Amino acid sequence: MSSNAVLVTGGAGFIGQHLTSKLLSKERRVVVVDDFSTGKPLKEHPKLTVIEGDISDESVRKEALTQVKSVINLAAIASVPLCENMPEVSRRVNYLAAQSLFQEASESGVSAILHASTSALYGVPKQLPLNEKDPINPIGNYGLDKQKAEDALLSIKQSPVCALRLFNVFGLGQQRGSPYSGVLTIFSERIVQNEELTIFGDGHQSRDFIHVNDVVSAFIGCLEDLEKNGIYSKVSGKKFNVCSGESMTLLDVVDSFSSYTENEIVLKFKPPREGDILHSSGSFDSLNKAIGWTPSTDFSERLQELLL
Ligand code: UD2
Repeated sequence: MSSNAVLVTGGAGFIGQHLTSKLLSKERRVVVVDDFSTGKPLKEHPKLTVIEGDISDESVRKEALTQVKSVINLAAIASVPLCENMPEVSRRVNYLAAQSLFQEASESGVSAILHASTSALYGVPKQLPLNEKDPINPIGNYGLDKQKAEDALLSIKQSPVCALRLFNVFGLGQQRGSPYSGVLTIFSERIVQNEELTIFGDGHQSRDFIHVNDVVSAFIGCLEDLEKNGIYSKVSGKKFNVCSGESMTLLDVVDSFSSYTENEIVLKFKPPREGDILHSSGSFDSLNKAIGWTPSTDFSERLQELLL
């Protein structure tokens, strides 16, 4: 295969689909590995190879790694409640498979290894906005396994590597009808169907929502820098927040949605979810300084799009 191929694990998932089509539009070859447990079929493309399989499977990783120049690891059990209910699956996919992939990719001499890490690593923030020097204190299996995967990646010194800590990612294409989707997808679906919204807690909890297009531009910016500058890249060996730098409460979100719909929005309040943090917001200064990345999507416009 051509020397510009990128392996995207989890390439059929929400972020993976957006990243894969952006890479294809930039004339990159893409090898997707996905077990399609939550992912959707990808549109055929002459530069796209899809390997249906689990990244926990060594032979699947080997087949993929022999074909690519660089690796982006998005494959994960992304749902926090699922990881709580299935700790052994969380450990196998979110930690052990990722660790093996990073090790094997490094040994095979790839030009860049990138990994989707998460703001869940910070746990309950002591101060906001969060920056990468803040203490790590994950709660629950999801955050713990993701921390171990990030540590495994950043312990590799001989290859250009980088971890992106994603905050609350939203946008079109997130799994519909799933209780495990992000709150903006769930709310927009329910508003369109004229169903009431459930708010866990009092609605004053806040999140830093980052659009999937901005997440894609962060991955591609880091990928290109690592491929160009190798271990001398300003992003090599580092972790970065990928966030909007702004935080919104759920009640703010409901307010914004209400200005874009004629449907009446009815709220039902339930007790807070177990393990829910109250507030989260991040600073993206480090990634901005390293490669000039800034989020460029307009939140209101993208919120409106979810209702169409
Ligand atoms: C997000 C990510 C998670 C992890 C974490 C990092 C999603 C789906 N999850 O978890 O993978 O990266 O951030 O900290 O993106 N809520 C309601 N009603 C609903 C659904 C949610 O009130 O119908 C609340 C929920 O209790 C929480 C907030 O909305 O307070 C955001 O929930 P979420 O599931 O979208 O995301 P979060 O921050 O728990």
